[in-house]
Amino acid sequence: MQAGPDAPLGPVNAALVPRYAGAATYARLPRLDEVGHADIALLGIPFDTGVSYRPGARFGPAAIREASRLLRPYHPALDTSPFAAVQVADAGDLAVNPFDIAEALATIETQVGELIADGTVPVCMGGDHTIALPLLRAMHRAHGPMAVLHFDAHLDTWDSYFGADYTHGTPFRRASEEGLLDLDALSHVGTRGPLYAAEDLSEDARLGFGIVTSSDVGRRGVDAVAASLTERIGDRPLYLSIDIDVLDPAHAPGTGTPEAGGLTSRELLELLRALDGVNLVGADVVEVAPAYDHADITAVAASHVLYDLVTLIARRLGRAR
Ligand SMILES: [Mn+2]
Repeated sequence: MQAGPDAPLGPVNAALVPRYAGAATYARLPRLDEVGHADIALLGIPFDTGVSYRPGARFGPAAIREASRLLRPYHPALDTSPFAAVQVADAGDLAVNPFDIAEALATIETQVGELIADGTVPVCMGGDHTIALPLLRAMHRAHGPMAVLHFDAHLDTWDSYFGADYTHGTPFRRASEEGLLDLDALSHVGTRGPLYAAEDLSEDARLGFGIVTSSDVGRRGVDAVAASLTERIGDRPLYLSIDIDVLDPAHAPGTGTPEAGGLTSRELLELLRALDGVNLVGADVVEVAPAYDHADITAVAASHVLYDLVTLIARRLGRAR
């Protein structure tokens, strides 16, 4: 972890300390309290009280950090060393109330809002998808209505479950209703599988979302899909919310509501790289539930998805300087 007076403090050097040694931070980066300020912070949000099916995403951040030990500092596909370009740090986990969803959402909004106010771009590790709503509230306060690309097997624009309005199946309906979103620049990517009724889709369109299904990605190809998405987004402030169940269960078995017919991890990583140049101001990767994982398949995928998100943001910040 050597750095010059002005150079960012980087990951632990794997030639000096084995990758499997020591307490885990994301990609063996320094903790935020070791560097004082970060341009980009990885933040764990271990909260899964909003799930409708298999619980366990509260253990996602710890699993992702462990799986991220093998990441290396240079991204060849984008010719970028993200941890040398800007200061990236692991901000640890938020202490979120597991028994009170309203309090949990308020905690997340406030604490992520403080990070953003410090000039830090948050990249969050869930946790279930409920956390996207307070994250979007905090993003909206800083940036105004947000363009959103929502990678997911599901729409997550349902209205309520058992009378509960704040769940992992409802964050994007609430966000649209609350005026947090730029209705000209919203898309789900990778959706598939059975719905409750055809009205799910008409309601979703009314809320402002376009849809690129997982079959669309397969048929049209990654580059064509990315081109149409980036054209629609332009230079709007963009939030990327990635439910790991956008991946096929073969690529991400460790998640709460798996659906057959999803993206490969390669397709998702290539889609992200093809978004290079967008004005990405925040992101999350959610719904990693390690109890259902095998051989860390899901956690490894999530750690690489986060690496590409960090790289996209580092490149944007580098261009801005
Ligand atoms: Mn979701």
